[in-house]
Amino acid sequence: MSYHYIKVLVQDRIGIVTLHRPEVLNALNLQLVYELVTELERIETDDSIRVIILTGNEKAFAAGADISEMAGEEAIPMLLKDQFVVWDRIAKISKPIIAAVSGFVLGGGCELMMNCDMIIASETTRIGQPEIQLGVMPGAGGTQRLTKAVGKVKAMEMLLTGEHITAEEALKFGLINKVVPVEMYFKEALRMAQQIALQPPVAVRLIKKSVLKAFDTSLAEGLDYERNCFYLLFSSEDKEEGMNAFLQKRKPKFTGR
Ligand code: CO8
Repeated sequence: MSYHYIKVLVQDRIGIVTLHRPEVLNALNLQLVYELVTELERIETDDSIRVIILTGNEKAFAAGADISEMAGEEAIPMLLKDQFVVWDRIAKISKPIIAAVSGFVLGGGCELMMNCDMIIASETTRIGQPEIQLGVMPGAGGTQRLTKAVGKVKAMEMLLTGEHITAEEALKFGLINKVVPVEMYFKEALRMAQQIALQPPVAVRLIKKSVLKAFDTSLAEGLDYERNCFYLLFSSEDKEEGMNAFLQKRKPKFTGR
């Protein structure tokens, strides 16, 4: 498949998707989002890929939705077009997605980052939801996912002032996993992806689903879901392999069955 605004590389069971509109700091136009979702869904069905890295460039992961594309929009045509139908498909990807971010991570860029499962940031990263400064507000999950990640008061501050925070501050508030020097952020994401790619894929998938369940169910329902997933894994060959390997003091070799 050939794309205009993303680049794709597959190596060692890792699908690396790079946002590529550098001239506008990877502003997310509709075509880019469409290409991204198309590729993520292709990877979803590709058994040779176990983990995804989503990245941009050193200057920007993404500086938000494309303002020049949005500027002429009106409410009713926008509602009828409902671009978020495509966007919502990102949250349905069952393979783990690691965001490797640097530079500007703003607006829809921050919302995209928060759709990922783990986040490695360079120390030059600036994260924010500046939509209020454009007279609007986040529309792709910013008020919800940011609040769940950093808590009410910090989310209010970021959303109501539109100010950016540093990677260090984001780390302090639990929004990201790790801050590393700029020359290391992609390598660190790759290191994490390589570790996950060696794990049993069905367990990886069920762990991701169970963790995400915690966001929209009661504790009792979440625990019930977790327990059923736990039992299910006892029917897998990878459970046999993992436990036998431990007992035989060797490294397991998981197949995904
Ligand atoms: N949209 C379109 N073009 C952009 C965007 C953007 N979001 N951000 C930067 N650009 C363009 C600039 O217009 C400029 O283009 P040109 O060279 O042709 O003038 C180029 O990128 C470089 O930008 P700057 O010259 O402004 O670079 P600076 O280093 O001076 O500033 C900033 C960098 C601070 C990031 C600045 O560009 C900025 O404030 N950008 C806008 C950030 C923003 O407000 N983002 C939120 C957008 S709204 C949103 O995301 C709503 C999400 C809703 C759901 C989305 C689903 C996809």
